[in-house]
Amino acid sequence: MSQKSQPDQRPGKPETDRLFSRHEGQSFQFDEKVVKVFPDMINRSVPGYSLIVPMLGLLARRFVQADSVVYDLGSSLGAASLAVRHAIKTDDVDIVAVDNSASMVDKFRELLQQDPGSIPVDVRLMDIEDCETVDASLVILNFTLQFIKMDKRLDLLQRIYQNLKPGGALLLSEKICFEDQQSQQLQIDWHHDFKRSQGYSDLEVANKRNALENVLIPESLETHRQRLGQAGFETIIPWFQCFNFISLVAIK
Ligand code: GEK
Repeated sequence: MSQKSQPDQRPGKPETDRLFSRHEGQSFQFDEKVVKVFPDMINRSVPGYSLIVPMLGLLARRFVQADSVVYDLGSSLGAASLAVRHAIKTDDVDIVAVDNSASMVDKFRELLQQDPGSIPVDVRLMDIEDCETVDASLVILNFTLQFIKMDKRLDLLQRIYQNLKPGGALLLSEKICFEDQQSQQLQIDWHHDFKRSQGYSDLEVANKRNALENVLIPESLETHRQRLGQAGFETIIPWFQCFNFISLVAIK
């Protein structure tokens, strides 16, 4: 019997990601085609994503302060924003969700119409680098920093730290790499095993990997720790790891 989980084809469910089943050789872009399959794609590609998202809501509860703003930078379809929206009970909080993909922003605004939450969510089509995170008590970068140019990452984290209220936090999730060659190879192999267990073919795994080359640039946990420290964060706590995917809490 096959061990592969079958794609979910029930009506009303997000479309199944088959974008990389043919070789087209283009770089990865967050366009309309990706938006259509995004929930399926990210769940079958990022081990732990379906656990991380609700946990961001749970973690948010201890950091979000009254009369402050939560920023979800690189919000895609708003999974993290909605998790926080439904998890926190704090008064006078606004959520600002930022993404530079028009297709993502349009779809998230549409999804938001059907969401029963009461906390205001302002979805902004803009580059993270142009977003001043004023009055923030919580900032979320859930698998987004890895898409920011390497030489812009420190500046972004410094600005986030400076705008953050004391006691506030940054929730940072990333794909990472490993300095030790054996660990690096095994973690990549395990991640690809995970993707195959989710129904992706060898060709899809290889095509996606090529498409993300020079688009998604992972760094080691040590590099993240050092940069967060340099940006000013006093406390850095890794709370999740599955293969080469991690999530950290960095506290001011
Ligand atoms: C989730 N956080 O589901 N400015 C704004 N947005 C950007 C930029 C930028 N410079 N670069 C990339 N993005 C989400 C998942 S996905 C991660 C985040 C993934 C946006 C990009 O358009 C995309 O929507 C998102 O960051 C990355 O919790 O697909 O691996």
